[in-house]
Amino acid sequence: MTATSPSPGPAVPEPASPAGWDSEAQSTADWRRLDTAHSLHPFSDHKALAAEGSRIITRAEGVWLWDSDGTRILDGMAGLWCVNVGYGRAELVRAAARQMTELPYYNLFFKTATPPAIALSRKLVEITPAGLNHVFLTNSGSEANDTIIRMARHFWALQGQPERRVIVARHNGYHGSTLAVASMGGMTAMHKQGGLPLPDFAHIREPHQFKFGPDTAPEDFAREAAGWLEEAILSIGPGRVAAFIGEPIQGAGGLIMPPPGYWTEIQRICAKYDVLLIADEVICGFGRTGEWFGSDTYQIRPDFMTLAKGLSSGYLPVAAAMVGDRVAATLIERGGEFLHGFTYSGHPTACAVALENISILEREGLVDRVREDIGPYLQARLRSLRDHPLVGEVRGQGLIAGVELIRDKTRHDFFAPVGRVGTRCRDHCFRNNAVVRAVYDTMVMAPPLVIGRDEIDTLVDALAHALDQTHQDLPRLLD
Ligand code: PXG
Repeated sequence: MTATSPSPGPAVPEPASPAGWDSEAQSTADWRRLDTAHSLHPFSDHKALAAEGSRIITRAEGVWLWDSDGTRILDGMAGLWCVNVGYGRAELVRAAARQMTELPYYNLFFKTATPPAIALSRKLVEITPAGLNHVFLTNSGSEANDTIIRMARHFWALQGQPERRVIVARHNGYHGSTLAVASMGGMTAMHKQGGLPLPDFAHIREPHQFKFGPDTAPEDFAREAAGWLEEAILSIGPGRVAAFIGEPIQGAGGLIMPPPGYWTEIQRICAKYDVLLIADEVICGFGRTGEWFGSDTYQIRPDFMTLAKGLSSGYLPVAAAMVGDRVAATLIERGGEFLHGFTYSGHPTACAVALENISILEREGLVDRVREDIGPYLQARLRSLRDHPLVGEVRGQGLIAGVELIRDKTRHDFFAPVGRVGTRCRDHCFRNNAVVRAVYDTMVMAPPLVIGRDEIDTLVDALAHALDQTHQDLPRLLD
């Protein structure tokens, strides 16, 4: 760093390998051997992974990843839906280095605070919808949702309604992996492991029109799907329901878009039964849908909002539970000590990086770019795949999109077993050097917000090629 550098800060050393970690592994085969020997991966079948070997990602820039063999791969998933400002941002490295030099760690417990945590909380209040004026910082979306569950139940207890404990969520909603939030999520396969769900969580059907109402007018389907919440509230008993949680667009459950009017109706039903509304914005937040938050896109006015991922573009772990005025006032005035928190809640370095990340989104107008330019371009390019024999539906908003594969378009016949065809297509994409995600038989994309038109062309071409390859494989896949 020279004296004339526009952003003064401590010099950032060249990324030399820290002692020890490249001495043992010299090749992809070495990395794979060590990985298989010791590492247990999230959401992975370890036996299958050991047989195949992981792809070792070694560096990244913009929307591109490189693996240990030097192959360049287009990251159509922004990591795990999180690297919104793209890879290789020196500003974020500088922000982290500056903060680590000044104050690498301190916490928010026992009547202390730090400038980055204070500044980030203020910034989040400024950019989220009106009425969310308090923030509880955590390290992950799971922890933020866990925090919200405890706060919502505590709130109702303070209101003299301790029996309001049930949180209603949706099938195939994903809210994280701790015992509580995996119970809250609607992934039945997750529930089967470890004796879940815990009590006081209920699930309604997701508003997946292509699957459950292809012949219904969207507005009618929206009313019907929101009505499933009212039915659940009435069957549980309105006096027992604490909150409803939903992602504005369901991400990990298969890119399920709310039909028009769905959220307005959900909001009305929550108000009618005085049920708190939680918008899980972990995927939709920070520009993904072309607005700052999915709640802006769908005019949701939640009592809580969950933020993570794009909050720091994944550069460091940081997340937040935004708390609405009604709940915050009660907790603050009458709640006493809230017995909850994590060592790293409000970690100053993570907060400094998150602040700089938000500032990049603002400075470069990335959210507007998604709404006005690059989002519509991705959606239009993907719609060109609609005539492919495997493609049942193309859906999305901004830079989040899903292409659902179907066995027979005219008979509206889905693949069985579910997921085999999608996984094959995902594997073909990967071999074509593009990362997309397969959720059941829906191909999902959520690239960094900085992606260019030519890079979108590359992504869509890779998917189109993978669709052809998958189509050729069908006889072998379905036997
Ligand atoms: N809410 C939503 C809506 C999420 O998508 C979480 C909460 C949990 O956040 P943490 O930070 O605890 O992971 C998520 C996370 C996938 C995938 O493969 C999706 C997530 C995480 C990992 C993989 O689609 N979403």
